[in-house]
Amino acid sequence: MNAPRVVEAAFIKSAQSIADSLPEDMSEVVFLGRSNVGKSSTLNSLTQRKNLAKSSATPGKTQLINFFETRYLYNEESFPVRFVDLPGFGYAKVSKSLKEVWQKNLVEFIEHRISIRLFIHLRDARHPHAKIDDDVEAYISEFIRPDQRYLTVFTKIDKLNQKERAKLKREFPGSITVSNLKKNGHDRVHYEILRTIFGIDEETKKPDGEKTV
Ligand SMILES: Nc1nc2c(ncn2[C@@H]2O[C@H](COP(=O)(O)OP(=O)(O)O)[C@@H](O)[C@H]2O)c(=O)[nH]1
Ligand SMILES: [Mg+2]
Repeated sequence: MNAPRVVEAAFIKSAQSIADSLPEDMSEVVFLGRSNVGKSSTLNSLTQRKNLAKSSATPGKTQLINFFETRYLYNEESFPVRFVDLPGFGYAKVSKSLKEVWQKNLVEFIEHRISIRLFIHLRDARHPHAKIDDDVEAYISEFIRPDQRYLTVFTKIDKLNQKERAKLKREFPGSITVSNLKKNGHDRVHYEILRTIFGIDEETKKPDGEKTV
């Protein structure tokens, strides 16, 4: 059984707010995280593109909401998904409330956009207890809808030794770890995306070819 693959990915547009965003006609996965966490790298790894995420990140556009349309192929079926890249939040603002960290237009987008089905919160595996990330998780939990899911993905897992990795897994049992450097962990993210949006569960084949779900 081949893992899901993104076979098409294209930047569609940047928006300033929910008002000039695309129509809410496609399920969306939102990526959020601190600046430098590896958000662009993760988007590029997931879509198997070298420069998809950065292509829209022209200077001065850093506070924009960027939309990408992707198409998955899994078991010879096609699944369209929209990826939304939100501006990274800074390190310096930990003492401020989240509503100050993110501009009002972003807060409105995150809380009110109907088409969002999955929040992927990227966290740096080397700093798993950063307060700003704890605040973000708590903030999203305040308004997350029953049809939405929240997923923690730790980036830069290659920087941790085996002992540190085991500790992280114990502390964050529902999380996924990825390395954009070593290019691993992304399949689990793909499965979570397809499971959340399309209710598709990972199928594994037994050696004799019999399917188990
Ligand atoms: N070692 C390692 N470095 C990474 C990983 N992901 C991203 N980086 C590096 O972290 C830096 C910031 O990455 P970038 O994707 O631009 O972060 P963004 O600001 O969140 O979009 C770059 O130097 C990347 O090469 C990873 O999984 N492992
Ligand atoms: Mg970036």
